[in-house]
Amino acid sequence: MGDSIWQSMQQKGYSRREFMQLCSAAAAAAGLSKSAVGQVASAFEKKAKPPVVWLHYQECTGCSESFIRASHPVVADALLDVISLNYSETLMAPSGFQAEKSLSDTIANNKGKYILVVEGAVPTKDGGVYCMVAGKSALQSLKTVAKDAAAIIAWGSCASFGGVQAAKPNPTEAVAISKIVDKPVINVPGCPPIADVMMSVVTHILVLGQLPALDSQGRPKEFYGRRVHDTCYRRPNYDAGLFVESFDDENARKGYCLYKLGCRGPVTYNACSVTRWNEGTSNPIQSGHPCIGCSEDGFWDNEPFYQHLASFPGFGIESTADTLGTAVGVATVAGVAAHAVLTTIRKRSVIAEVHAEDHKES
Ligand code: FSX
Ligand code: SF4
Ligand code: F3S
Repeated sequence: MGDSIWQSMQQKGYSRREFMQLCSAAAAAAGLSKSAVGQVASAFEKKAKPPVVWLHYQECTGCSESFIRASHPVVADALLDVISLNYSETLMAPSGFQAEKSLSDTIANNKGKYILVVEGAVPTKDGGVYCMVAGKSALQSLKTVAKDAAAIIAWGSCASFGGVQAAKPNPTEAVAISKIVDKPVINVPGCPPIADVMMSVVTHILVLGQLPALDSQGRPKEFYGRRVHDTCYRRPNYDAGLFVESFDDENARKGYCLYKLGCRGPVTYNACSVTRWNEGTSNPIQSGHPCIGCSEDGFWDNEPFYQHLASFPGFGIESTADTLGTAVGVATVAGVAAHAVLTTIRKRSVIAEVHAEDHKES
């Protein structure tokens, strides 16, 4: 049994106050109420650092880049310390045989206890030869490491759904890791996923010792339960029929809705509108670019980008926004009004839902 999380933090020079800050952030990230902080602290005083194996397959390493930029100062620093990152091709100091030994030792000494996180898709064509690490194919190593893992997390759209490598014509026959392993996989899609969402998922497992509630695509419901469009700050403009017509036009400067530039927010499930990126600073839409649906299965093939959706499942948008795209006049104004009423009702129920959940947490 290794050092507890608290012991390990003490050795690194963290104060009790910082430890309590971590416990409080961990409780919040795991969706627990403030009254549970004491329980989290007592668990972290006893709980050993969970070993983590972090594998890289076909990807761009943007997921790692995102993860190390999580915004909560204590969680970001301490979490990387409180987990025992036994193997990570990008973040570990050892290389070559030493690194391989670390991987095999972790598996042998922590059967059923380590967390496996995977970045990237797995090529299956020609026996998996298109992604080899230390003489083993991704296909082989994933099966070996997944076998005794306590939890498996797929970081990013590549590991969750295949990502860019699986885009047509998918020359290496790349697949999501859930297609290879026969255990539940927590999919945390996004290209890359949001750092604070990644932190929350790890923290949830750490605190509660169980997987978060997942939707039918294996995504944590807490972060992927709503469309980007549902909480987008440009939504009032959408509801009012105020659209950007082309990049950098007057309407773009006014911050109007990006639907006509091909925004996929109405069909994309992610937390970008709420959690945002870079310490909650912004998201693609806030920087003036339409959402390209980077957290959805097969989004690279969802072209043409920058062309508005012909329709999307929901509430009467089909005729309204499309009509707006091609015509002006009385009929359009009537359409906007009808649509605005519908969407306002829907929006109110979403806002009520958000409030209810916020209330539950506080
Ligand atoms: Fe994929 Fe991760 Fe896109 Fe990159 O490594 S989800 S290509 S941003 O970052 O796997
Ligand atoms: Fe926001 Fe895009 Fe929806 Fe417009 S279409 S409100 S920019 S998510
Ligand atoms: Fe991706 Fe759309 Fe968010 S492109 S980062 S899901 S706004």
